Amino acid sequence: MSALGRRPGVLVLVDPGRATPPAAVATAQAARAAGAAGVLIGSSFDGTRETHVVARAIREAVPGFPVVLFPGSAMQLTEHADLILFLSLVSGRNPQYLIEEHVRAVPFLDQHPVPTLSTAYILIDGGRVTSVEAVSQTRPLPADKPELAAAHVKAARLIGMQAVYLEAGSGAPRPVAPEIIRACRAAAPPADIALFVGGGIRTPAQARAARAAGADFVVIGTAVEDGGVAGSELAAFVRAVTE
Ligand code: 1GP
Repeated sequence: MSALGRRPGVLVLVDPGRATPPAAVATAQAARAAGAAGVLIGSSFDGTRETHVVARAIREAVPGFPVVLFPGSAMQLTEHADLILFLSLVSGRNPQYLIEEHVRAVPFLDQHPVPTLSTAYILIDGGRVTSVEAVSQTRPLPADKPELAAAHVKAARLIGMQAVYLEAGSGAPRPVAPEIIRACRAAAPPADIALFVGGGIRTPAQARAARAAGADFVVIGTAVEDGGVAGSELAAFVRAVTE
């Protein structure tokens, strides 16, 4: 976690399948200027090359700003990252995303020992079918069953995972509800588990609500990507989470 020393914080998601390297660099520069904790780079459906190129461009242009990989598969690994979220899709029951991609990642990690953070990736119904759901062929957990989400978090913690990512899906009409975040936070004390929350967060008020409910890191992608968030507003997201 040393790459993400500053907690709580905002992480700005760059989708290498959609952003050109210059656009990704501009986003990373804006994120740093706004006081974000770092950039997340990843896509649920992406080739291999884009992630590498985008991550390298950001590291060259914005040195020292944390680059965190949020890979959709082992094919998306790159050494141009400070941290890899080693995601296991524990809300699903598809072995490929529970363990198989992880085994496939080992030859890469043997060659490039980028730090990893063992992360329980939990999809929560955000109001529509997301790319992650379609690609992983797994169903999200219901949005109104905090106890079920919390049980997944508790199980992940007992397994020894270090972080939890609650995901409503990129562009979700409904972000993860505060009741779900609160229940998951209660199952995973901040000292043990870093809690990421993302998907459908479009306003500083929503970011503040996620933080107030217990998120350590609030992830914003689409709102920035669509050009809807100017630098000053990005700073408002950061203030909402950090103040
Ligand atoms: C998606 O949680 C992230 O994986 C961010 O979602 O694009 O909706 O901000 P948005």
